[in-house]
Amino acid sequence: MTNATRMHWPNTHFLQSVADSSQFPDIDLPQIAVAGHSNVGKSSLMNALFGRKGLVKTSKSPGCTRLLNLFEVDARLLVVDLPGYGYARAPKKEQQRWINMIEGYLAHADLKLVLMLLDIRHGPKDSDLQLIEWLNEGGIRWLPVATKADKLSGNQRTKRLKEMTDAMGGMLSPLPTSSFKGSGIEKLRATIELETLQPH
Ligand SMILES: Nc1nc2c(ncn2[C@@H]2O[C@H](COP(=O)(O)OP(=O)(O)OP(=O)(O)O)[C@@H](O)[C@H]2O)c(=O)[nH]1
Ligand SMILES: [Mg+2]
Repeated sequence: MTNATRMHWPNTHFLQSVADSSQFPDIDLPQIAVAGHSNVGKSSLMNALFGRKGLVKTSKSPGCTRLLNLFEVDARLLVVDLPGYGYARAPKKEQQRWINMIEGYLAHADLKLVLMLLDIRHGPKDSDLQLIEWLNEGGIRWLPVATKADKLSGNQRTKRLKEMTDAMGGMLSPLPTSSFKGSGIEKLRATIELETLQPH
């Protein structure tokens, strides 16, 4: 079995949480980040990718992830779970701290790829489009991922995916995933392997 068809990433472990990029450990591994609105399903998607329920903390209430949480996969890939942005009910000061932390990290990290998560029912919002523009300007590769695909029927899903693609400029079509049902996860894992672990 090649890396690209591996079923799970069984040797994944939590490395550490950091409050900003200055605390980032000096690790020489390809790195990807999981970004998106608060509550979009970032941490759940990581558990699905890792094939390990509960390794990454998730919650029904938005604002669950408050630090940059680093995970190491098979000693060959670093995956960073980011706090969600756009959580309107968090105190303004706290919101600003999260935004500074996310942008500071994205600006300084040597990222191979950012997974840009969008709720299949709602995204992209203005804040998502802003981040996408910012990634484009910085020449950072990103991949749109539609989360919670289990919430829609097949027809609605196709329609929403087309609308989302158009709203993001028509270049990249989001990969539909469901962390609950496991759909799209294998394909996403294979895409990450191709983008990060094999020489271009
Ligand atoms: N139906 C459905 N619900 C999901 C899915 N993925 C996540 N959820 C739910 O969405 C909520 C938020 O999930 P998280 O993974 O904690 O979201 P997050 O983006 O990490 O949230 P923050 O850390 O607060 O930014 C939880 O109630 C999850 O159970 C999915 O694939 N399908
Ligand atoms: Mg989270």
